[in-house]
Amino acid sequence: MIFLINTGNISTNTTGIGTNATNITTNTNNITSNDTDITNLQTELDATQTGAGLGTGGSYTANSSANYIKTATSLTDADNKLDAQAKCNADGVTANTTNIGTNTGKFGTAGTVEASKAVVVDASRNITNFNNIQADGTITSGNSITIDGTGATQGSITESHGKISFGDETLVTTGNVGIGTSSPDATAILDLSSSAKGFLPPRLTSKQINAIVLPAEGLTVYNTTVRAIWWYNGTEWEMSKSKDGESCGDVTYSGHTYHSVIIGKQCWMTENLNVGTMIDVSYSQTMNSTIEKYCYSGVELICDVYGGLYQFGEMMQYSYTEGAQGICPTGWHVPSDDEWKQMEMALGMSQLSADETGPRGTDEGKKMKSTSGWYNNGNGTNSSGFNALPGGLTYNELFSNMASEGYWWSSSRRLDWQPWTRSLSYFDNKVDRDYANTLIGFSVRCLKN
Ligand SMILES: [Ca+2]
Repeated sequence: MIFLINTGNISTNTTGIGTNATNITTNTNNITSNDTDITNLQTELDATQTGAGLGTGGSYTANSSANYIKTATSLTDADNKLDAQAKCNADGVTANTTNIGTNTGKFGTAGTVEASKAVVVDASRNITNFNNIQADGTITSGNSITIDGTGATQGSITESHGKISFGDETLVTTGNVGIGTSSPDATAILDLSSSAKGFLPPRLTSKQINAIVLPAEGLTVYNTTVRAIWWYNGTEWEMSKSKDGESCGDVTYSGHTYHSVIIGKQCWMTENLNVGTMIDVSYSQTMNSTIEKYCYSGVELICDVYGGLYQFGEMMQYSYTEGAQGICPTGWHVPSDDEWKQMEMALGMSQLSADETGPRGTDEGKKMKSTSGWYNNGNGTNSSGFNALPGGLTYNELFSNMASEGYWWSSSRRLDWQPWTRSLSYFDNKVDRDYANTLIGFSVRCLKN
């Protein structure tokens, strides 16, 4: 009987075992499902939340404030929170991209560009309304930088340690300029203030000054040739006072020291040039690496007093350019026909006379001739300081006219083989303007550039 009872229990238990087996299967499925959810969640964490402060592998310590699933109540809740945040982040990226596009056209107003950042503005862009532009490097602009303002909001460019350079550009201001003062005088467009330094105008030679095309009336420079301030009066260059007869400096050249004199606005050597190696008059002076000279009668000592005699080509060093340096020292040149005229007119000759050919003027030659050494007492007063000597000439292997005539080349030519010349004679106080064969040997006088 007991067995019957037991038999019933066994049947019941058998049924229970079957139920438990089913439950075990169900739980196994749930565990698998949960494993899949955890894997998916981790993948999403890794993919979307790394930047928000959540490390891979489920570590959430990088940024606890951005731990968007901190308060999640279940895996599903955590998943929803992550989805929401991921969308939020994606929207933020889109919005930032739009702002970047907008800001390409302009930077915000009233901001500051950091010194360490480069700001390059091309011709189609503008920077406006900045309080400060600070740069340790370069501000590059294809257009212009305008510092504008009125009243209390005036703008400025400040550089405390270096300099502001504009290359070869023009610096323009419609206001006045102060240097050495922060408050230039209201009546001065340019106010230079110093108790220790001077105003240094551009220093140019006569040649450089005369090369200025269409100078403005009032243009002012310091002329280093005659050592004076010059200004342009609208027609010609003027200087403050006559310096006639004063020296404009000595020049030592090839072993000889030459003196100078100011005549009008020019600086002339007061001696004939004596440079080069004497050759016999039976040889022509040639285009080679040597300056060759003739000395009257083949006597070197005569060259020491009267200077050498040179053929035109040698004297010009075969340049044939009017105003060429020729055999003159650096900073000097062979005077042109016009430059001879300028001296003659400074000594009183009219333009009309100066333009003539042959003996011209009145007593200009007398002012040029030395006070001794001229034949038959045909000396001059040398009031000009030019100190012309009667050095004669050489032609066709002969020397002639020593003590009675002096001849000088110009660097200008009437025709190809007819350079303009000047000559002075013992019997005349005029200055002869003529032209001569280039193979004749004449004296050379240099004019300072
Ligand atoms: Ca030569």
